[in-house]
Amino acid sequence: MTLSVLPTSASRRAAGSVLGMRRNLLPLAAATALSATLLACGSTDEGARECTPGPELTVGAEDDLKFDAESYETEAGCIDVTYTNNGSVAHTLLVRGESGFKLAVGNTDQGNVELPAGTFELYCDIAGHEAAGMVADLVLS
Ligand SMILES: [Cu+2]
Repeated sequence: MTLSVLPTSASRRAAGSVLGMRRNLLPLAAATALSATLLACGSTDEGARECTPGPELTVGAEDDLKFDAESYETEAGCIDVTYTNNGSVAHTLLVRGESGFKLAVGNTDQGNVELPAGTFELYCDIAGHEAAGMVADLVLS
């Protein structure tokens, strides 16, 4: 009795773990295919890494050294960012930890940045602006 039950439960467990491994391999395969596509495009120009824009994000800069919101939300992916100046003081827009992305205004600027889901920090890198409050959250789902 015991002998006939044991092999059955053992093989069920084995089948389950194989399915689990397949599931874990899928995102890796997708990521590999994606990086191969990016390499094929051959774009290495810093600050102009091209991706096909999906989600949109609009951020405004105010003269009192603030963005026009404390938190912004959009979807993860290749984000089409529009940066507009609601005043007359020059500002920049960066994503903390993303060295290849920087917008500057002037009046308006536009660029793409590819980001995964998570919470990021937007800031202006002009001297004194971040310390004065020019920092905001970017929440990507
Ligand atoms: Cu600024």
